[in-house]
Amino acid sequence: MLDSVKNEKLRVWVEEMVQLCEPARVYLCNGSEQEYRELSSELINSGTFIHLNEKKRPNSFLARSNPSDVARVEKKTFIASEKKEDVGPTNNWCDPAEMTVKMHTLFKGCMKGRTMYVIPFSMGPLGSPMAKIGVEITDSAYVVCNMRIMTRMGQEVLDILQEGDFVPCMHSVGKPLAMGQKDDSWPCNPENTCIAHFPKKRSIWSFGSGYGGNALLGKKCFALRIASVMAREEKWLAEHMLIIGVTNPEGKKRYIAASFPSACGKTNMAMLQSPLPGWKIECVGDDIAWMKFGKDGRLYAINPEAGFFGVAPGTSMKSNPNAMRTCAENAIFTNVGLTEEGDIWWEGMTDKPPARLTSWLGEAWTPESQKSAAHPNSRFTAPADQCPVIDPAWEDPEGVPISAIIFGGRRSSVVPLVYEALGWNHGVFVGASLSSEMTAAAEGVVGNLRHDPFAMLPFCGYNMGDYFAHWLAIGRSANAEKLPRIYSVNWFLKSAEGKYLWPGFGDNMRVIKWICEGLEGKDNKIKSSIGYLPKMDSFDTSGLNLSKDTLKALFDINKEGWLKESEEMRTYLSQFKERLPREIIDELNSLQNRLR
Ligand code: OXD
Ligand code: MN
Repeated sequence: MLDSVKNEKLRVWVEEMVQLCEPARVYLCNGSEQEYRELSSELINSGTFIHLNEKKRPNSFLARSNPSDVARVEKKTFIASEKKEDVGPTNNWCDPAEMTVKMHTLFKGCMKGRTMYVIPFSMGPLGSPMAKIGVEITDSAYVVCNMRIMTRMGQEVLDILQEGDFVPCMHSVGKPLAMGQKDDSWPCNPENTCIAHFPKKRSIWSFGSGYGGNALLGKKCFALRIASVMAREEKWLAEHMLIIGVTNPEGKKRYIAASFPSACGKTNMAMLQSPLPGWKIECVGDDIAWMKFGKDGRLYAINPEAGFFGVAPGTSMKSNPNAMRTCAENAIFTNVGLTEEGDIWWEGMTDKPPARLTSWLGEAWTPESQKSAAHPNSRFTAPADQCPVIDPAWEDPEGVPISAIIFGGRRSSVVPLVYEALGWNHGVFVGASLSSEMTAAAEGVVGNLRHDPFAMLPFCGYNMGDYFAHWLAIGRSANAEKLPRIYSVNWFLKSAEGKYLWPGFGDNMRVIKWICEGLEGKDNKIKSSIGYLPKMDSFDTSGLNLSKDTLKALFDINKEGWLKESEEMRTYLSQFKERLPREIIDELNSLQNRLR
């Protein structure tokens, strides 16, 4: 089977991994339609996939995970750099030699009784100068099916790879099968789950989990953790950002990248339907942006992915009709409810829940049930080209030129609806200061505030202090006029009574409109102590019926709150010690001086 593989490194690696993992068979994925059909049939037979009603949801499947394998596991995710200082205080470090031994022990014989799938994949449009190739070895057909949606994968990738280099991504669910042993519908090994990244070797080893970012190794492991290391060396940016194209009523198009922590509405913003006449948003990507300077000195971005792995709960025809249309067919759903008609349902999908369904736990469910129908981190996997508002340039091998970068978190107080940074270095400080109330996308206490610099806390493959320095260096290396402007947004402000002050969703278009009008040169902002705020007569709230008090609260600068946070930020930053660039402290001091 591997005779057709020309790449020597690939052949040798696969052979070594076969020796180590002892699979019953090896299968090289070609990425074809027929292969997908065969694998999904196998998954139906093994009980991993439930075939959804063809009339309601053609060519789509539901998977229910083991209840102990439902999200990324940050505590069990490691960066194996030579020195501990190189991963910094925000990552879990492990010694590369020790981790190699641990992984070899875990992987020894771990694929007994299973098929080893070899998946060549490209992050980025096939053949794009910005794309990178990886090969994932996995014993999960569920992973293969998801990777086929999330990446460009199969024979075409091998054709491009030839003798070139690739990132080896090793994955196992960690559940060998004895002769005749019946398989679980979701095999996994939560007690021994371990995900390790080797930045020097540029390789990834993931054991024990079949879920999302732990198992689809092209996404967080490669396109963020390993790519951020590559990007630093090669002077580009690998970021946890959506990319949108915004067209104004005059037909002028701008591209914007925006960074939000997990499950803060990135997919909604990426597919936003404008309520403002003449304004249009198109989607390039909803999760990851790779950005590099073009020949003209501007920053260009590609979406390295080919599909969406979106958070399901809360997605509806009201909140995100384009996402609903994107997953209308050819989709995989994980941990959502199953209706009596054989379709899917999750909290927030419809105003009125179905009278009865089967929950993600496989239990009978009614609206009176104490447990939710879908897991809060349940997901849909759907091809990007099915998105009705996919941008015509989404597969442009050169990427799209970025005019603005937005940082946003889930903050019920302090951070106003929108402000613009005073310049690049201040913008880097704004990114570094990002903090957000926690969501279900990762293990942890939902609602607690945590620092999440650049929304990269769980995804930066090296010391975060060095990462800030890299962003500053990118700014220094560019013509300031050509750099994107940087903004902060917060859709989640709440009143003292706990009610959201801003309608959010489609109305976030008003913030994007203000940003774009500023980019076109409109005099629409005033300088404040924290950055540029909108001039009130230049910010479109028409038809929203916001009270004066609400409007004031949306743009209020609570000096006490800001000073308190900035002092807390100083403590947070001190953990980076000598790796913290001077410019970040300078920005913090300047902010405090402006506030006093
Ligand atoms: C994601 C995440 O799945 O950020 O995109 O957790
Ligand atoms: Mn994400």
